[in-house]
Amino acid sequence: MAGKRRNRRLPDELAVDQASIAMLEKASADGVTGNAFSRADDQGNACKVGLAGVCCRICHMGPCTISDRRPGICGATTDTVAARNLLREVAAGAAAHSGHGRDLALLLKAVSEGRIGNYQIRDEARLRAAARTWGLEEAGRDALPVAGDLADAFLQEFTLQEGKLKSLSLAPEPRQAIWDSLEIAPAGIDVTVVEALHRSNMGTDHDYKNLVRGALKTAVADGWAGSMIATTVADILFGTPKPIRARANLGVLEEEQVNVLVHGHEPALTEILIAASRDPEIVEAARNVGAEGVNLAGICCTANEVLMRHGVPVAGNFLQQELAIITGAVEVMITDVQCCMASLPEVARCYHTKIVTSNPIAKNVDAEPVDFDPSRALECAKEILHKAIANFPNRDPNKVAIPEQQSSLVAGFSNETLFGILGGTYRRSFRPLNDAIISGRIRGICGIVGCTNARGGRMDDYIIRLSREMIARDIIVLQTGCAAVACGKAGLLTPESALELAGPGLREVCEAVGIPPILHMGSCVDNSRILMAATYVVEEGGLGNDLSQLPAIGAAPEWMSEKAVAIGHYFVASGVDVVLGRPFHTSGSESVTQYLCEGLEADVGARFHFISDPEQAVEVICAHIEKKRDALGINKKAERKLFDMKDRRELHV
Ligand code: MSK
Repeated sequence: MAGKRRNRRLPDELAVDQASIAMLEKASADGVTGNAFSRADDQGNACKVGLAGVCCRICHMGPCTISDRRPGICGATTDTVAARNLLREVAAGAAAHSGHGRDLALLLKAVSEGRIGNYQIRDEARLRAAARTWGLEEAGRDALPVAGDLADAFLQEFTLQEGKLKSLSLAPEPRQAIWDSLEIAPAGIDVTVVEALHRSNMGTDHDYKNLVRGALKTAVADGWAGSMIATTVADILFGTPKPIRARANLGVLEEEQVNVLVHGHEPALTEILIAASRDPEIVEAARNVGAEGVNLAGICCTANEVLMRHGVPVAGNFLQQELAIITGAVEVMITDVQCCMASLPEVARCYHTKIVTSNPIAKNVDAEPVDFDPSRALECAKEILHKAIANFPNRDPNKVAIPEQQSSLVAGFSNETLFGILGGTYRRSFRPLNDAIISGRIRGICGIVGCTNARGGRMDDYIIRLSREMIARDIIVLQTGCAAVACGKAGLLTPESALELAGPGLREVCEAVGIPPILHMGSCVDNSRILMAATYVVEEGGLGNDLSQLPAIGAAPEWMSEKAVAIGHYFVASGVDVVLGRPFHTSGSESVTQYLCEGLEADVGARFHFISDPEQAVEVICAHIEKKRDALGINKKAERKLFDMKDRRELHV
């Protein structure tokens, strides 16, 4: 063990923000034996066979280690096995997003039938717009039956046995035609995930290109349906986000309050926790134990959901989940699904913190389960809050050290809000954005999304460096997930500070129309908002007729999750190139890697780029955007001038 620890990186080699560095330094003094970073160091070099994606363990003649000279016992080559493993990752990622979407669709159904008292339709306009989009009659009907029909339509998207998903019609028509011609337009989401597992079963699909196309098909079912449904229903039930000020980083924890952290991805319980934490009964109970009240804050994408809609502060992103406990000031951390580390109870044991699991499919042997039942949502929420309040007196003041770092930010940029901001209340439109791209004031669009990763560089560093450089080069940035939280902590999500860093063209436009240069669009499933933002730009006109023609690109600099693998594939399948800070586990097959990074361009008009160096990524992204601008014929030299009032008025036309 001592030998392993000698190889551990120092705290300032692990993170860029001082709050995280301080907690990493505090951990060992408190007797915390490990965290994600130290465990990454203890793992040493990653398994070479796993990294290359050539370990096959899908039958029990194996496991087989495949190489170019040594196929598997069944004859499977490196090409087959690497592609098969990749497809299975996409299927798992799609299943995670889509399971989340299904739960919300079922909640919408229950609300429409009056079975769930604590929820209601918060955004009827979004409900009616969605009903029209999915081909349902809504005019002249009450909201609840429309909600019931929409929930049914969404649930059918999971089970459709033949044909293709209705949700695909949201994409530009030329894109749909490409999916049809490649036979990657999926039927039901569940059916598609089952098909992915079937075709990657022993002795089934051995054609690596066919398997990669299977991954694209599965990912399309995720992005355009499973995730799209999750975002749409969350907006209908909990409200469509509007710009809202909030704060981010561990400094949002409060020394004098009962701190409750929500962590994971699903917003249903947290929506009720917000109301419950302000309930006089709860406030009084907190005061009775000597606290000033209950402070709710979040980690990962449950945080992003309630940040976007309510301005609930974000305590941290993925790699800060353990560090939040190390503050010694967290009474309860509630985990729901996805990205909640197995280690949380182990870290919590060094403090008084209780880990409460809330979803029956996501338990931990050393955590306390409070299975969340939406039909008794308020009761569940209060039960958890009472646990937290009762735990407040158990805090050890000697172990409490809340870092002071916190940054203010603005989040809440749904497309529905952007239509209003860009076009005005009466002329809702993306026109000013398109005009700014065509004129060259904005060179293009970069979506920067995804996780943080304990292996590799310092947490948040690549994300922040890439984001800063994009806006400096007049490229507007759309963000979700932990990448957005990284920029929030770095102060890049305040319009004031980001405008100072933006290039002159982007700054002019952002000031004229009233948007920041980096737009926080939500959680992981809300990458569907980025798909739709790109689609609205195409529909607005003047920038081609398909997503592949846009001067736009996606990036996941510090990704780690199977969900990110699915997200990357649905962007590429949609015609948008994707830059990844680390490669997929496919390097054992030159053919698969070549197909992903070059060959796909001919099939879907987009491809992957694996780039570990942020500076190189900046150059590749800018070159890509300029290439797309050249192809559109919009790279004519225009004389630049400063905006006067007349120009600003015209920008709103
Ligand atoms: S939480 S999937 S670490 S973005 Fe959505 Fe963050 Fe990645 Fe989880």
